[in-house]
Amino acid sequence: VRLSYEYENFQTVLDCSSINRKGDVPLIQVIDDDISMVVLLKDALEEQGWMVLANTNPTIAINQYYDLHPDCLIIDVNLPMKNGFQLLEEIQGNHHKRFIPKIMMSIQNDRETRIAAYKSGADDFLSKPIDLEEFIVRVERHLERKKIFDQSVLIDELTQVYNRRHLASVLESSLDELKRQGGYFSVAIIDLDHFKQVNDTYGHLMGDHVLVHFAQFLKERVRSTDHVFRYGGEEFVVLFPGTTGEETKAILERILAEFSKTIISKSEIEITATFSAGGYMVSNHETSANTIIESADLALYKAKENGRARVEM
Ligand code: GH3
Ligand code: MG
Ligand code: MG
Ligand code: MG
Repeated sequence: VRLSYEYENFQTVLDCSSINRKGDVPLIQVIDDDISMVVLLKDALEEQGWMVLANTNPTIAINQYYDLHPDCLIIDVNLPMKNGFQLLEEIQGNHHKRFIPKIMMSIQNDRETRIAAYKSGADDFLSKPIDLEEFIVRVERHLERKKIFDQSVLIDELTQVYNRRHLASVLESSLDELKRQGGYFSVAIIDLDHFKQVNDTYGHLMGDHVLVHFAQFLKERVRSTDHVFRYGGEEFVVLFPGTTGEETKAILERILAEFSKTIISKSEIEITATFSAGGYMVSNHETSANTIIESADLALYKAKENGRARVEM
């Protein structure tokens, strides 16, 4: 009864690209020429709160794959026009740098089919008829791995704050937001003072420890809506949304005062450190990401020139 009900609606639902991705709700693309199969899987996946892009046509499917960037692919081996292996190879060839878990499914469960599936880039294989409970658990595991991968690409390994690559995209989206809604934000570059001496005197492990400690210290002292990045070796960038230059200076000076008094210790060694910071307020969406960084860097240079352990805008 349920299937026939779905059948009446499927034409508006299948091969339809008008999907609006919501926040971080995973999008799963199901490609199978068997309509009842697509409807069954779509239903089961949506029941988990996930979004589903359902395709019966492999040509439309591949276009939508590029448009909508699904988080997981589920592909039937036997498809019209091109088979699932060809489809996967085509996707792999073009998008090999992105990690998207791919599950192949087939009515054939022989060794050759399974090997061919893995060889063409599948991460998992399910034989039909599909056990829905197992199917959901496996998709869930793949989505978890995908999420961890996606996050790790943005995170600096040593300090666990965002990395420089992510800074570029956050700056771009902050400028987009200014364009749409106006407003302002501030960016600061923070550079530890005489950090080379820490390494030279106490070794690189102590240096690393100071970096980890400082990154955590900084993160705990800015708002949860602010973004902390490791920009380079001993340089960090903070983006403060909706914050004026004056406010940014006050925040950084408060953090500097506290940090200067903090004793950083590791196996018998105890040291203190300071930083210099340069800030820049952005209220014009036509400013480029490069100009923002250059301006903050210029202010940082001033802070170093003027004696270090200080903040300039
Ligand atoms: P200034 O006050 O002018 O900024 O002096 P500085 O010594 O901090 O600046 P300089 O650029 O001369 O030296 C930065 C040092 O940071 C040199 C480099 O070896 C060290 N460094 C960069 N990345 C890391 C890292 O990941 N771990 C450790 N331990 N040291 C690092
Ligand atoms: Mg088929
Ligand atoms: Mg430096
Ligand atoms: Mg330095």
